Amino acid sequence: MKEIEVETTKRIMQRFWQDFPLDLDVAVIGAGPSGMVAAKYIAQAGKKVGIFERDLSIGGGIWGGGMLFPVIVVQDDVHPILRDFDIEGRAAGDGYCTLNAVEFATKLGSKAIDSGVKFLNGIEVEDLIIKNDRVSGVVINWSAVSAAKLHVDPLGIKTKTVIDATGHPCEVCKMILKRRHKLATKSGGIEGERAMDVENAEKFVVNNVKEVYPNLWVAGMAVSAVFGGPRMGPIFGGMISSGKRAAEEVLKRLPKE
Ligand code: 48H
Repeated sequence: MKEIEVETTKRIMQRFWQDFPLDLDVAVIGAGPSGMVAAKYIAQAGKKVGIFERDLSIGGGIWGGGMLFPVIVVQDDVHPILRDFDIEGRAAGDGYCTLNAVEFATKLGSKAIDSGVKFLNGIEVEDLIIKNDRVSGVVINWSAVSAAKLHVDPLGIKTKTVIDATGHPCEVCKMILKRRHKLATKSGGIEGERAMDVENAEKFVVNNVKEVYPNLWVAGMAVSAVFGGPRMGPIFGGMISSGKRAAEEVLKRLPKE
């Protein structure tokens, strides 16, 4: 007779290993709005996509809405993206609509999963594999390891492309600088976010989705931080449009099968 205690252990290990990707087309770092949208559209095109998320939960800055009120605002022109994720917006008739933050976070995640995205939560990207001046992989560790300040060596995953969707801290781009490489910005470094200015910020995060180092793209709030754009507060149309744009640009560059 099988002992369920041991069977549970075995099944968890086996299933985790079956699903775990060693070789990806695209590694998205950060399961906030921009990362989940980028990941869904790339996976939908048949590519192998994994999202590494340090937290146990997905959603990044969505949950807090504006000042902990779990509601966010988006522009009416992102409705085609909302429809792709089955998200209901409540229109005000002035070009903006409100979304329930919980619905927004959960449906972005569930539709990404339905499109084939693998979520790797509780895992942190702590460094990059860089060969011949190109990113060729990510270096990962359990987030619990850094939280407990343990000295544990990380593991490496191969990927053709990385998208930095880590939000304000633009952590992946900072890893390029830490390893003494330069970014494709004016200064070669991080330009830093500017003060709140919603209309300009929203355009900025979409227009500046770029490959900032060979095989490394930047999406969402990390775009403002890296290229020096303004912030926008709890208006998320730019985040999801930026994620979609990142998907379109990355798909143009990935080798056709
Ligand atoms: C694994 C990591 C790592 C790492 C970070 O902050 P996010 O929600 O990111 P975006 O850019 O999709 O959305 C930004 C938005 O939430 C926001 O903050 C806005 C619109 N602010 C405007 C304003 O004016 O303030 O999500 C990033 C995710 C988080 O879940 C992090 O835990 C995760 O990335 N993350 N995961 N490895 N090294 N670094």
